[in-house]
Amino acid sequence: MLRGVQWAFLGLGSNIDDRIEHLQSAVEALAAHDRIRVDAVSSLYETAPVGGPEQEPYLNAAARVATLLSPRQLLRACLQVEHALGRVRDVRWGPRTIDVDILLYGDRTIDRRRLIVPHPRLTERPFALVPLMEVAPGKRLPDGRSLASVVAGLAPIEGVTMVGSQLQVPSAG
Ligand code: GSY
Repeated sequence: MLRGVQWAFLGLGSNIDDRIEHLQSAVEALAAHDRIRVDAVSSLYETAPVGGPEQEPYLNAAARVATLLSPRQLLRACLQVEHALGRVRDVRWGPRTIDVDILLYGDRTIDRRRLIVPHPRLTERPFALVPLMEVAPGKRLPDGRSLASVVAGLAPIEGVTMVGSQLQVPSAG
């Protein structure tokens, strides 16, 4: 890898309208950024909503990206993608066209205002962990725990069903 390039892992979710289209558009918008290369995307998982008001099931996925952006710049890029795809933040933990979260950024631990990495609820969210394991096989959290052991600790996992591999990684260039 070139100096300055970092691996990051993003969680993607949608539970409004055409969920696959929103997820694919988010992947394409990320890939269009000149400092982000989308390296892999996971399968799609239909997941029961966690938290917030009663709402429709989500489709969740994860992406592995190589990036020259700092964590804060990457966060800004994720928020821009959400905004471009019509995400409105009205209800906390409410339904959303698209959600793009930084789950992991290299092996870094970051605890800043509005930017906590690993994602603060990652280890309690099968809907984020299960897709993440696909694109981060063998990966450990900065505290040394393997993703696989964290997922095993949440068993039995309910409400997370693989529904296919419809997302495409846009070709580079
Ligand atoms: O933080 C991600 C948005 N979100 C989700 C989600 O993506 N999937 C599921 N199943 N539940 C969720 N609750 C929230 S908030």
